[in-house]
Amino acid sequence: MKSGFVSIVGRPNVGKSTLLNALLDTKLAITSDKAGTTRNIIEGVYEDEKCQIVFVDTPGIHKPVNQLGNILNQKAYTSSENVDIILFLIDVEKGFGKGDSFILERLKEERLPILLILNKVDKIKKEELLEKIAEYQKLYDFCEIFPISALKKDNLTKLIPTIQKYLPNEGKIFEDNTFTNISTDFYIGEIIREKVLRKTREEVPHAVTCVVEKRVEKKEKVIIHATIIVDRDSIKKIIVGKNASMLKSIGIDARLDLEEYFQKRVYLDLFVKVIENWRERESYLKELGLDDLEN
Ligand SMILES: Nc1nc2c(ncn2[C@@H]2O[C@H](COP(=O)(O)OP(=O)(O)OP(=O)(O)O)[C@@H](O)[C@H]2O)c(=O)[nH]1
Ligand SMILES: [Mg+2]
Repeated sequence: MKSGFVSIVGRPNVGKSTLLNALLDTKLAITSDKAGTTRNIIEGVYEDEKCQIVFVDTPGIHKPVNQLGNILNQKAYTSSENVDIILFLIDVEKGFGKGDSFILERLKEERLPILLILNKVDKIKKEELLEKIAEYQKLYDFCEIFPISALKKDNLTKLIPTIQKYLPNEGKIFEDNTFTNISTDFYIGEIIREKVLRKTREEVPHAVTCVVEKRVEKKEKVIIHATIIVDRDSIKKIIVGKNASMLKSIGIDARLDLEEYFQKRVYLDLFVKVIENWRERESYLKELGLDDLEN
């Protein structure tokens, strides 16, 4: 059996987390149409009779405007240092832009096999795709240029055997049933954050953090108390909405996903808390035994 680590890297919003979920056939990482959705390194293990692959989803690499941006970029680069293959994703409809060139220059330094993945092929015409492939072949000696649609699961069955050709190890990395590096509480927080991102507009910053304060699992139900932490009262107002309508709607959508995950009834109590000061927020999280940007 072949095995190895494969990182999924690229600009924000190109579909990295959608690809991770599609390859693993489960919802592990949250996705949204807002750039900067993923903030942590999320690993998921794929396995079939022939291979075991640890896929590593990373935050989108972008021109940072604040410290959070710097941290996210750094995480994405670091998690591409200790892998065997890099899947470099671009949004084929948008084309290979300046940001992509910038990332490519940095990835080249790793001297690892780079597969250029052209995602969102469902958005362009076939002739256009062929032209683009010819154009991108000139950019770098990619070991493959591979068109897919992560959303429509187009061409994904061929992607695994393609990756497999470049896997270095013989034997499994994990002998036990390890599937991911993320904890249940982290996952719950992410599902809530996804609903916040999906339901609110751009004015709600990505610095929204969702944490589980308490989780009680019973035989036929799960009781969860979670807090959405924001840095301004105006953002709290948006998230709560008129007569708490937005918060309710976030709660309903999150609960449905969580019921699917736990396969039992979920009681979800959501609170919104304003913590303006970044340090105060960090110590609040630490008290809960959490570090927002740890992994
Ligand atoms: N049409 C189309 N949309 C896609 C495809 N793959 C992803 N998307 C959409 O693109 C948006 C971004 O997807 P994500 O998977 O969150 O992107 P990401 O690269 O993980 O983004 P960050 O975490 O912000 O770096 C979502 O709205 C997806 O539904 C695709 O193949 N076709
Ligand atoms: Mg993502």
